[in-house]
Amino acid sequence: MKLFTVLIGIFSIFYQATLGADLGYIRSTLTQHFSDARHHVSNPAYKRQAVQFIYDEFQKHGLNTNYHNFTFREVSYTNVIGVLKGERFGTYKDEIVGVGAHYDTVDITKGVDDNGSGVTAMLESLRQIAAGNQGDNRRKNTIIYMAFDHEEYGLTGSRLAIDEWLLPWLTKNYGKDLELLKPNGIIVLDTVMNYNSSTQSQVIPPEAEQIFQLYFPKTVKSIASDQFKGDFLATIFRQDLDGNLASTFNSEWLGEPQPQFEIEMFEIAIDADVNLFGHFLRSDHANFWKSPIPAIFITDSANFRGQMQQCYHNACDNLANILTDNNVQFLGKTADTIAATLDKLADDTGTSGASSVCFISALWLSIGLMQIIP
Ligand SMILES: *[C@@H]1O[C@H](CO)[C@@H](O)[C@H](O)[C@H]1NC(C)=O
Ligand SMILES: *[C@@H]1O[C@H](CO)[C@@H](O)[C@H](O)[C@H]1NC(C)=O
Ligand SMILES: CC(=O)N[C@H]1CO[C@H](CO)[C@@H](O)[C@@H]1O
Repeated sequence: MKLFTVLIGIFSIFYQATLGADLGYIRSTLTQHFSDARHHVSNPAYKRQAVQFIYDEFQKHGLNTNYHNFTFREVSYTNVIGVLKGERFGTYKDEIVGVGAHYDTVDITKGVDDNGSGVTAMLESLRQIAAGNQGDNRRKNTIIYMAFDHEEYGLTGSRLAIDEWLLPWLTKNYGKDLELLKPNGIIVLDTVMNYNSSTQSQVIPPEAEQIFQLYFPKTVKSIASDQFKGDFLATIFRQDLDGNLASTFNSEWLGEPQPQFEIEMFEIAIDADVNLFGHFLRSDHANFWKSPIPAIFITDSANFRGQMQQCYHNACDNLANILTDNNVQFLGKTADTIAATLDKLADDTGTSGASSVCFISALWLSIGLMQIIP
Protein backbone atom coordinates (compact mmCIF):
# COMPACT_ATOMS: atom_id res chain seq x y z
CA MET A 1 0.00 0.00 0.00
CA LYS A 2 2.93 2.31 0.75
CA LEU A 3 4.25 1.91 -2.77
CA PHE A 4 0.82 2.73 -4.04
CA THR A 5 0.82 6.00 -2.05
CA VAL A 6 4.26 6.84 -3.39
CA LEU A 7 3.03 6.23 -6.92
CA ILE A 8 0.04 8.42 -6.38
CA GLY A 9 2.48 11.06 -5.11
CA ILE A 10 4.65 10.73 -8.22
CA PHE A 11 1.56 10.77 -10.32
CA SER A 12 0.32 14.00 -8.78
CA ILE A 13 3.74 15.65 -9.20
CA PHE A 14 3.56 14.77 -12.89
CA TYR A 15 0.03 16.02 -12.95
CA GLN A 16 1.06 19.33 -11.38
CA ALA A 17 4.04 19.74 -13.68
CA THR A 18 2.29 18.94 -16.91
CA LEU A 19 -1.31 19.96 -16.44
CA GLY A 20 -3.33 22.14 -14.19
CA ALA A 21 -2.78 25.71 -13.17
CA ASP A 22 -2.02 26.46 -9.53
CA LEU A 23 -5.23 28.27 -8.64
CA GLY A 24 -3.85 29.22 -5.22
CA TYR A 25 -0.96 31.04 -6.90
CA ILE A 26 -3.40 32.80 -9.21
CA ARG A 27 -5.55 33.94 -6.30
CA SER A 28 -2.67 35.15 -4.15
CA THR A 29 -0.95 36.91 -7.04
CA LEU A 30 -4.10 38.83 -7.94
CA THR A 31 -4.91 39.61 -4.32
CA GLN A 32 -1.45 40.69 -3.21
CA HIS A 33 -0.10 42.40 -6.30
CA PHE A 34 -2.79 43.28 -8.81
CA SER A 35 -5.81 44.36 -6.81
CA ASP A 36 -5.25 48.09 -6.57
CA ALA A 37 -4.51 50.89 -9.03
CA ARG A 38 -1.05 50.73 -10.64
CA HIS A 39 -0.86 54.29 -11.82
CA HIS A 40 2.14 56.64 -11.59
CA VAL A 41 0.09 59.49 -10.08
CA SER A 42 -2.75 57.89 -8.18
CA ASN A 43 -0.82 54.97 -6.65
CA PRO A 44 2.92 54.98 -7.43
CA ALA A 45 3.99 52.88 -4.43
CA TYR A 46 1.71 49.98 -5.31
CA LYS A 47 2.82 50.20 -8.91
CA ARG A 48 6.49 50.01 -7.87
CA GLN A 49 5.76 46.92 -5.79
CA ALA A 50 4.02 45.29 -8.76
CA VAL A 51 6.99 45.87 -11.05
CA GLN A 52 9.40 44.54 -8.43
CA PHE A 53 7.23 41.44 -8.00
CA ILE A 54 7.20 40.77 -11.75
CA TYR A 55 10.98 41.20 -11.90
CA ASP A 56 11.50 38.83 -8.96
CA GLU A 57 9.17 36.20 -10.41
CA PHE A 58 10.93 36.34 -13.78
CA GLN A 59 14.30 35.89 -12.05
CA LYS A 60 13.14 33.20 -9.69
CA HIS A 61 11.96 31.14 -12.64
CA GLY A 62 15.29 31.36 -14.41
CA LEU A 63 14.64 34.09 -16.95
CA ASN A 64 17.47 36.39 -17.92
CA THR A 65 15.63 39.45 -16.62
CA ASN A 66 15.98 43.10 -17.68
CA TYR A 67 14.37 46.40 -16.85
CA HIS A 68 13.67 48.57 -19.83
CA ASN A 69 13.18 52.03 -18.35
CA PHE A 70 11.93 54.90 -20.44
CA THR A 71 10.76 58.45 -19.98
CA PHE A 72 7.59 59.78 -21.53
CA ARG A 73 6.45 63.37 -21.00
CA GLU A 74 8.92 63.64 -18.12
CA VAL A 75 7.60 60.63 -16.21
CA SER A 76 9.70 57.44 -15.86
CA TYR A 77 8.22 54.09 -16.67
CA THR A 78 9.46 50.50 -16.56
CA ASN A 79 8.94 47.49 -18.80
CA VAL A 80 10.21 44.14 -17.56
CA ILE A 81 11.57 41.69 -20.12
CA GLY A 82 12.74 38.14 -19.40
CA VAL A 83 14.45 35.73 -21.76
CA LEU A 84 14.75 31.96 -21.63
CA LYS A 85 17.38 31.10 -24.21
CA GLY A 86 16.74 28.08 -26.40
CA GLU A 87 19.40 25.91 -28.08
CA ARG A 88 19.01 27.95 -31.26
CA PHE A 89 19.55 31.28 -29.50
CA GLY A 90 21.60 33.63 -31.66
CA THR A 91 20.90 31.77 -34.92
CA TYR A 92 18.33 32.58 -37.57
CA LYS A 93 16.75 29.18 -36.92
CA ASP A 94 15.48 30.39 -33.56
CA GLU A 95 11.68 30.58 -33.95
CA ILE A 96 11.22 32.84 -30.94
CA VAL A 97 7.90 32.71 -29.13
CA GLY A 98 6.72 35.06 -26.42
CA VAL A 99 3.98 36.31 -24.19
CA GLY A 100 3.23 39.82 -22.99
CA ALA A 101 0.75 41.77 -20.89
CA HIS A 102 0.54 45.27 -19.49
CA TYR A 103 0.56 45.70 -15.73
CA ASP A 104 -0.30 49.40 -15.42
CA THR A 105 -3.84 50.68 -15.02
CA VAL A 106 -5.78 53.90 -15.45
CA ASP A 107 -5.87 56.04 -12.32
CA ILE A 108 -9.16 55.19 -10.63
CA THR A 109 -9.59 51.48 -11.30
CA LYS A 110 -8.41 48.54 -9.20
CA GLY A 111 -7.46 46.86 -12.46
CA VAL A 112 -8.05 43.24 -11.44
CA ASP A 113 -9.46 42.15 -14.79
CA ASP A 114 -7.77 45.03 -16.65
CA ASN A 115 -5.11 43.93 -16.60
CA GLY A 116 -4.03 42.15 -13.44
CA SER A 117 -5.54 39.07 -15.03
CA GLY A 118 -3.23 39.09 -18.06
CA VAL A 119 -0.08 39.51 -15.99
CA THR A 120 -1.21 36.81 -13.59
CA ALA A 121 -1.92 34.30 -16.38
CA MET A 122 1.48 35.16 -17.84
CA LEU A 123 3.24 34.53 -14.51
CA GLU A 124 1.36 31.29 -13.89
CA SER A 125 2.36 30.05 -17.35
CA LEU A 126 5.96 30.92 -16.46
CA ARG A 127 5.75 28.83 -13.31
CA GLN A 128 4.74 25.87 -15.48
CA ILE A 129 7.36 26.57 -18.17
CA ALA A 130 10.09 26.83 -15.51
CA ALA A 131 9.04 23.50 -14.01
CA GLY A 132 9.76 21.89 -17.39
CA ASN A 133 13.07 23.64 -17.76
CA GLN A 134 15.28 22.07 -15.14
CA GLY A 135 18.92 21.21 -15.72
CA ASP A 136 20.07 20.77 -19.29
CA ASN A 137 16.58 20.24 -20.59
CA ARG A 138 16.67 23.29 -22.85
CA ARG A 139 14.01 23.93 -25.43
CA LYS A 140 14.95 24.47 -29.06
CA ASN A 141 13.60 27.98 -29.39
CA THR A 142 13.93 31.04 -27.19
CA ILE A 143 10.98 32.19 -25.07
CA ILE A 144 10.48 35.86 -24.17
CA TYR A 145 8.26 37.23 -21.40
CA MET A 146 7.30 40.91 -21.50
CA ALA A 147 5.44 43.00 -18.91
CA PHE A 148 4.52 46.39 -20.32
CA ASP A 149 4.10 49.67 -18.55
CA HIS A 150 2.11 52.65 -19.74
CA GLU A 151 -0.32 50.99 -22.10
CA GLU A 152 -2.99 53.52 -21.38
CA TYR A 153 -1.79 56.40 -23.56
CA GLY A 154 -1.12 55.28 -27.08
CA LEU A 155 0.30 51.90 -26.04
CA THR A 156 3.58 53.66 -25.32
CA GLY A 157 5.23 50.97 -23.19
CA SER A 158 5.10 48.22 -25.78
CA ARG A 159 6.00 50.55 -28.63
CA LEU A 160 9.18 51.58 -26.86
CA ALA A 161 9.87 48.03 -25.68
CA ILE A 162 9.94 46.99 -29.34
CA ASP A 163 11.84 50.00 -30.72
CA GLU A 164 14.30 50.62 -27.90
CA TRP A 165 14.80 47.15 -26.47
CA LEU A 166 13.61 44.24 -28.61
CA LEU A 167 14.79 45.21 -32.10
CA PRO A 168 18.25 46.37 -30.92
CA TRP A 169 18.53 43.21 -28.79
CA LEU A 170 17.63 41.02 -31.77
CA THR A 171 20.15 42.80 -33.98
CA LYS A 172 22.86 42.45 -31.35
CA ASN A 173 22.27 38.74 -30.77
CA TYR A 174 21.14 37.53 -34.18
CA GLY A 175 22.74 39.91 -36.65
CA LYS A 176 21.52 42.63 -38.94
CA ASP A 177 19.44 40.53 -41.35
CA LEU A 178 16.40 40.34 -39.15
CA GLU A 179 14.21 39.40 -42.10
CA LEU A 180 15.91 35.98 -41.96
CA LEU A 181 14.47 35.43 -38.50
CA LYS A 182 11.08 33.68 -38.47
CA PRO A 183 9.70 34.22 -34.98
CA ASN A 184 6.52 32.39 -33.98
CA GLY A 185 5.43 35.64 -32.37
CA ILE A 186 3.97 36.89 -29.13
CA ILE A 187 0.72 36.18 -27.29
CA VAL A 188 -0.64 39.46 -25.87
CA LEU A 189 -3.09 39.13 -22.99
CA ASP A 190 -5.34 41.99 -21.98
CA THR A 191 -8.36 41.74 -19.69
CA VAL A 192 -8.90 38.01 -19.75
CA MET A 193 -10.74 36.66 -16.69
CA ASN A 194 -14.33 37.84 -16.87
CA TYR A 195 -16.32 34.69 -17.67
CA ASN A 196 -20.10 35.03 -17.82
CA SER A 197 -22.39 32.13 -18.70
CA SER A 198 -25.64 34.16 -18.59
CA THR A 199 -27.45 34.55 -21.87
CA GLN A 200 -27.20 38.03 -23.40
CA SER A 201 -24.13 38.89 -21.32
CA GLN A 202 -21.95 39.28 -24.44
CA VAL A 203 -22.37 42.43 -26.50
CA ILE A 204 -21.09 42.92 -30.04
CA PRO A 205 -19.87 46.54 -30.29
CA PRO A 206 -23.08 48.18 -31.62
CA GLU A 207 -21.41 50.56 -34.06
CA ALA A 208 -19.36 47.69 -35.49
CA GLU A 209 -22.14 45.13 -35.83
CA GLN A 210 -22.27 45.21 -39.62
CA ILE A 211 -18.53 45.00 -39.94
CA PHE A 212 -18.49 42.00 -37.60
CA GLN A 213 -21.25 40.31 -39.62
CA LEU A 214 -19.36 40.94 -42.82
CA TYR A 215 -15.87 39.94 -41.73
CA PHE A 216 -16.48 37.31 -39.04
CA PRO A 217 -19.79 35.70 -40.07
CA LYS A 218 -19.01 32.27 -38.58
CA THR A 219 -17.84 33.65 -35.26
CA VAL A 220 -20.83 35.97 -34.89
CA LYS A 221 -23.15 33.10 -35.76
CA SER A 222 -21.50 30.89 -33.18
CA ILE A 223 -21.91 33.54 -30.44
CA ALA A 224 -25.54 34.17 -31.47
CA SER A 225 -26.36 30.46 -31.52
CA ASP A 226 -25.01 30.33 -27.96
CA GLN A 227 -27.50 33.07 -26.99
CA PHE A 228 -24.79 35.69 -26.54
CA LYS A 229 -23.20 34.06 -23.52
CA GLY A 230 -19.95 35.70 -22.47
CA ASP A 231 -18.44 32.28 -21.87
CA PHE A 232 -15.47 32.42 -24.24
CA LEU A 233 -12.00 33.81 -24.67
CA ALA A 234 -11.48 35.73 -27.91
CA THR A 235 -8.41 35.20 -30.10
CA ILE A 236 -7.82 38.04 -32.54
CA PHE A 237 -5.24 37.56 -35.26
CA ARG A 238 -4.32 38.29 -38.87
CA GLN A 239 -4.79 35.56 -41.43
CA ASP A 240 -1.50 33.87 -42.45
CA LEU A 241 0.75 36.38 -40.65
CA ASP A 242 -0.21 35.22 -37.14
CA GLY A 243 -1.94 32.02 -38.20
CA ASN A 244 0.49 29.48 -36.77
CA LEU A 245 0.49 31.03 -33.31
CA ALA A 246 -3.31 31.44 -33.35
CA SER A 247 -4.07 27.91 -34.49
CA THR A 248 -1.65 26.43 -31.95
CA PHE A 249 -3.24 28.46 -29.14
CA ASN A 250 -6.70 27.41 -30.34
CA SER A 251 -5.91 23.71 -30.54
CA GLU A 252 -4.14 23.71 -27.17
CA TRP A 253 -7.21 25.42 -25.65
CA LEU A 254 -9.50 22.78 -27.12
CA GLY A 255 -7.21 20.07 -25.75
CA GLU A 256 -7.59 21.35 -22.17
CA PRO A 257 -10.35 20.15 -19.83
CA GLN A 258 -13.35 22.33 -18.84
CA PRO A 259 -15.14 22.66 -22.19
CA GLN A 260 -17.63 25.11 -20.67
CA PHE A 261 -14.87 27.69 -21.10
CA GLU A 262 -15.05 28.26 -24.83
CA ILE A 263 -12.93 30.03 -27.42
CA GLU A 264 -13.88 32.16 -30.42
CA MET A 265 -11.52 33.08 -33.23
CA PHE A 266 -11.57 36.43 -34.99
CA GLU A 267 -9.45 36.06 -38.08
CA ILE A 268 -8.76 39.32 -39.91
CA ALA A 269 -8.58 38.58 -43.62
CA ILE A 270 -5.18 39.32 -45.15
CA ASP A 271 -6.69 41.85 -47.59
CA ALA A 272 -8.85 43.62 -44.98
CA ASP A 273 -7.88 47.00 -43.56
CA VAL A 274 -7.12 46.37 -39.87
CA ASN A 275 -8.19 49.93 -39.06
CA LEU A 276 -11.78 48.86 -39.68
CA PHE A 277 -11.59 46.95 -36.42
CA GLY A 278 -10.78 49.67 -33.91
CA HIS A 279 -11.63 47.55 -30.88
CA PHE A 280 -9.21 44.93 -32.08
CA LEU A 281 -6.34 47.41 -31.91
CA ARG A 282 -6.80 48.28 -28.28
CA SER A 283 -3.79 46.55 -26.85
CA ASP A 284 -0.06 46.07 -27.16
CA HIS A 285 -0.25 43.53 -30.01
CA ALA A 286 -1.11 46.49 -32.28
CA ASN A 287 2.50 47.65 -31.99
CA PHE A 288 3.78 44.19 -32.90
CA TRP A 289 1.52 44.25 -35.96
CA LYS A 290 3.49 47.29 -37.11
CA SER A 291 6.78 45.47 -36.51
CA PRO A 292 8.10 42.33 -38.19
CA ILE A 293 6.94 40.19 -35.25
CA PRO A 294 3.66 38.23 -35.40
CA ALA A 295 1.23 38.64 -32.48
CA ILE A 296 -2.18 37.45 -31.35
CA PHE A 297 -4.51 39.32 -29.01
CA ILE A 298 -6.28 37.35 -26.28
CA THR A 299 -9.13 39.03 -24.39
CA ASP A 300 -12.48 38.52 -22.67
CA SER A 301 -13.68 41.58 -24.67
CA ALA A 302 -13.46 43.93 -21.67
CA ASN A 303 -16.32 46.46 -21.63
CA PHE A 304 -18.47 44.33 -23.94
CA ARG A 305 -19.28 41.65 -21.39
CA GLY A 306 -21.37 41.33 -18.21
CA GLN A 307 -20.28 43.39 -15.24
CA MET A 308 -17.30 44.89 -17.04
CA GLN A 309 -19.77 46.95 -19.07
CA GLN A 310 -20.01 49.06 -15.91
CA CYS A 311 -16.72 48.22 -14.22
CA TYR A 312 -14.28 48.73 -17.09
CA HIS A 313 -11.82 51.44 -16.00
CA ASN A 314 -13.89 51.91 -12.88
CA ALA A 315 -13.42 51.16 -9.21
CA CYS A 316 -15.58 48.03 -9.39
CA ASP A 317 -13.02 46.16 -11.53
CA ASN A 318 -12.03 44.84 -8.11
CA LEU A 319 -11.51 41.58 -6.22
CA ALA A 320 -15.08 41.49 -4.90
CA ASN A 321 -16.49 41.40 -8.41
CA ILE A 322 -13.78 39.63 -10.35
CA LEU A 323 -12.17 37.07 -8.04
CA THR A 324 -14.89 34.40 -8.34
CA ASP A 325 -14.22 30.66 -8.55
CA ASN A 326 -15.38 30.52 -12.16
CA ASN A 327 -13.16 33.42 -13.19
CA VAL A 328 -10.12 31.94 -11.42
CA GLN A 329 -10.65 28.62 -13.21
CA PHE A 330 -11.18 30.38 -16.52
CA LEU A 331 -7.88 32.21 -15.98
CA GLY A 332 -6.25 28.92 -15.00
CA LYS A 333 -7.24 27.44 -18.34
CA THR A 334 -5.73 30.45 -20.10
CA ALA A 335 -2.45 30.04 -18.19
CA ASP A 336 -2.35 26.33 -19.03
CA THR A 337 -3.00 27.04 -22.69
CA ILE A 338 -0.22 29.63 -22.83
CA ALA A 339 2.24 27.23 -21.21
CA ALA A 340 1.23 24.44 -23.61
CA THR A 341 1.47 26.76 -26.62
CA LEU A 342 4.91 28.07 -25.65
CA ASP A 343 6.09 24.56 -24.95
CA LYS A 344 4.91 23.29 -28.29
CA LEU A 345 6.27 26.18 -30.35
CA ALA A 346 9.56 26.43 -28.49
CA ASP A 347 10.31 22.81 -29.05
CA ASP A 348 9.41 21.52 -32.44
CA THR A 349 11.35 18.29 -31.95
CA GLY A 350 8.66 16.90 -29.73
CA THR A 351 10.33 17.05 -26.31
CA SER A 352 7.22 18.81 -25.10
CA GLY A 353 5.32 15.79 -26.30
CA ALA A 354 7.75 13.75 -24.22
CA SER A 355 6.36 15.13 -20.97
CA SER A 356 2.90 13.90 -21.89
CA VAL A 357 4.31 10.55 -23.01
CA CYS A 358 6.06 10.38 -19.65
CA PHE A 359 2.88 11.38 -17.92
CA ILE A 360 0.86 8.71 -19.69
CA SER A 361 3.45 6.02 -18.95
CA ALA A 362 3.44 7.08 -15.29
CA LEU A 363 -0.32 6.75 -15.35
CA TRP A 364 -0.19 3.28 -16.92
CA LEU A 365 2.56 2.22 -14.57
CA SER A 366 0.55 3.25 -11.53
CA ILE A 367 -2.60 1.58 -12.82
CA GLY A 368 -0.61 -1.57 -13.64
CA LEU A 369 1.05 -1.65 -10.21
CA MET A 370 -2.24 -0.91 -8.48
CA GLN A 371 -3.46 -4.20 -9.84
CA ILE A 372 -0.36 -6.08 -8.70
CA ILE A 373 0.04 -4.57 -5.25
CA PRO A 374 -2.41 -5.98 -2.73
C1 LIG B 1 14.76 50.92 -13.77
O1 LIG B 1 13.60 50.93 -12.98
C2 LIG B 1 13.60 50.02 -11.89
C3 LIG B 1 12.27 50.03 -11.19
O2 LIG B 1 11.36 50.93 -11.65
C4 LIG B 1 14.73 50.38 -10.95
O3 LIG B 1 14.74 49.46 -9.87
C5 LIG B 1 16.03 50.31 -11.70
O4 LIG B 1 17.07 50.71 -10.87
C6 LIG B 1 15.99 51.22 -12.92
N1 LIG B 1 17.21 51.01 -13.67
C7 LIG B 1 17.93 52.00 -14.14
C8 LIG B 1 19.16 51.63 -14.91
O5 LIG B 1 17.62 53.15 -13.95
C1 LIG C 1 -23.27 38.36 -16.11
O1 LIG C 1 -23.70 39.44 -16.89
C2 LIG C 1 -24.92 40.02 -16.43
C3 LIG C 1 -25.26 41.18 -17.37
O2 LIG C 1 -25.13 40.87 -18.68
C4 LIG C 1 -24.78 40.54 -15.03
O3 LIG C 1 -26.02 41.04 -14.58
C5 LIG C 1 -24.32 39.42 -14.12
O4 LIG C 1 -24.04 39.95 -12.84
C6 LIG C 1 -23.05 38.79 -14.67
N1 LIG C 1 -22.68 37.65 -13.86
C7 LIG C 1 -21.47 37.49 -13.35
C8 LIG C 1 -21.23 36.24 -12.56
O5 LIG C 1 -20.58 38.30 -13.49
C1 LIG D 1 -8.52 45.29 -24.03
C2 LIG D 1 -8.52 46.39 -23.05
O1 LIG D 1 -9.49 46.60 -22.37
N1 LIG D 1 -7.42 47.09 -22.94
C3 LIG D 1 -7.30 48.15 -21.99
C4 LIG D 1 -6.21 47.80 -21.01
O2 LIG D 1 -6.01 48.85 -20.12
C5 LIG D 1 -5.70 50.09 -20.68
C6 LIG D 1 -5.44 51.04 -19.54
O3 LIG D 1 -5.83 50.56 -18.32
C7 LIG D 1 -6.80 50.54 -21.64
O4 LIG D 1 -6.46 51.75 -22.26
C8 LIG D 1 -7.03 49.44 -22.68
O5 LIG D 1 -8.11 49.77 -23.54
